[in-house]
Amino acid sequence: MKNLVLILFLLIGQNVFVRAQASEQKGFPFILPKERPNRELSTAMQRNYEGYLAPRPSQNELYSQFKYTELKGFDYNGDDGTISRRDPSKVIFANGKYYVWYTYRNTPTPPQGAEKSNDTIPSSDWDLADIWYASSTDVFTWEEQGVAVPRPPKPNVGWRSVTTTDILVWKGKYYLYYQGFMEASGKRGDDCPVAVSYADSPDGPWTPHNKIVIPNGAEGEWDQYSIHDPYPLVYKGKIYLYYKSDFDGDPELVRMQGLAIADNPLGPFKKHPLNPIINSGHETTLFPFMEGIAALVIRDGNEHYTIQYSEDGINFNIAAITSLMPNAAGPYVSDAFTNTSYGKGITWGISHFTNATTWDENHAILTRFDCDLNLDVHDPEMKRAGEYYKPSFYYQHGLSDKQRKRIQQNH
Ligand code: AAL
Repeated sequence: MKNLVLILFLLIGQNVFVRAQASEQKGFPFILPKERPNRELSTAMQRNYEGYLAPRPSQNELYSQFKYTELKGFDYNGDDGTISRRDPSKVIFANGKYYVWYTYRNTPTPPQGAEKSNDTIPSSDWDLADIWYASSTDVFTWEEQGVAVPRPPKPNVGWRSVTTTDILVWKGKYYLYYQGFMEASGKRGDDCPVAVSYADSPDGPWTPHNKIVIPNGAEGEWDQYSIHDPYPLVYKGKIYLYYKSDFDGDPELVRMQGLAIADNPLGPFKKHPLNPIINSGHETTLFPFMEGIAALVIRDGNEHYTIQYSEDGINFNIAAITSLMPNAAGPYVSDAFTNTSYGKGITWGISHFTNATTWDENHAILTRFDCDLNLDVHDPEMKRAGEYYKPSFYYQHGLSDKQRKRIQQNH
């Protein structure tokens, strides 16, 4: 009891002392200290020193703006919605050129929804799709090479659609992981597991493993219906494959990211017991960075449109907040598969814009993005925090008719 009173007394004393110290300290220095100053700090200032790689964005290696450039070499049939290219893989460099793989849909009509879909009419933009690829030497103009992984015959995994692929290079071989649909997406949801094909060269031929390699979770688990956006990296000598799942649905789906780890590209993949390991995001984009893994977290969840970092590939924290982030980005990651112990980061890649024209002609297009999230590159323009948008850009994001009515009725 006596001890308890003593401890309480000391704690109160310490608190009073700290507050007294804080009230006596001089105003915060005019020159922003590069390191955490030895003084009492507000929560926000503590976070500014402890949560970010530098106290200002221009020096934060994980902060960047994103710039976009139209790609040359892809035909979209006059943007009538019958041809779509989306969900690009990471870009790799092999045989003196850059390669990218993506979901390719070429159907007689644009997507018509699950009810109207049939053997040739797609339900969604990624229904009835195959995996195609393109290569480039100048990184702005691409030459489409055609199909890499076609839909396999029924009842193999992916017979309805193979989509949203990503590449792994492991011990001299190439592995494409992708979503294998066995029914039109939208019939029950966007339900599918992950399958894989492998090849000795990025130009193929690709051999389908014809087995599910990342199975959906057990009934009642967060990833019971879908494993989306498989994204493999080599980290700590193993294959770290990140993925998204859609869950809950009350009333909206929740989207979070999980991790499955394997010693062998064909599995078995062991899902991490802490999954989901990123609480937000849509198509996952990750890359080795310093000792850990960095992630571009876009679109969904409390932490959408942030760049995150984890020292161990598992426990992620917000490392930067930015805007206009690339959707479904497939960056060129020079050390994605080298088992690096100090990742360098990324400066460019390919991402997509969905609903490129109107919902009646719904299709996606590939685009190039550039950024400075690389330890060896210092591009001050990319590190600017303020971006200027014209009024037309803001007015494109105007009120819906429903909102306008609600607002006007309340007056
Ligand atoms: C994308 C990705 C997956 C989904 C669908 C096609 O944005 O998350 O690939 O299944 O949408």
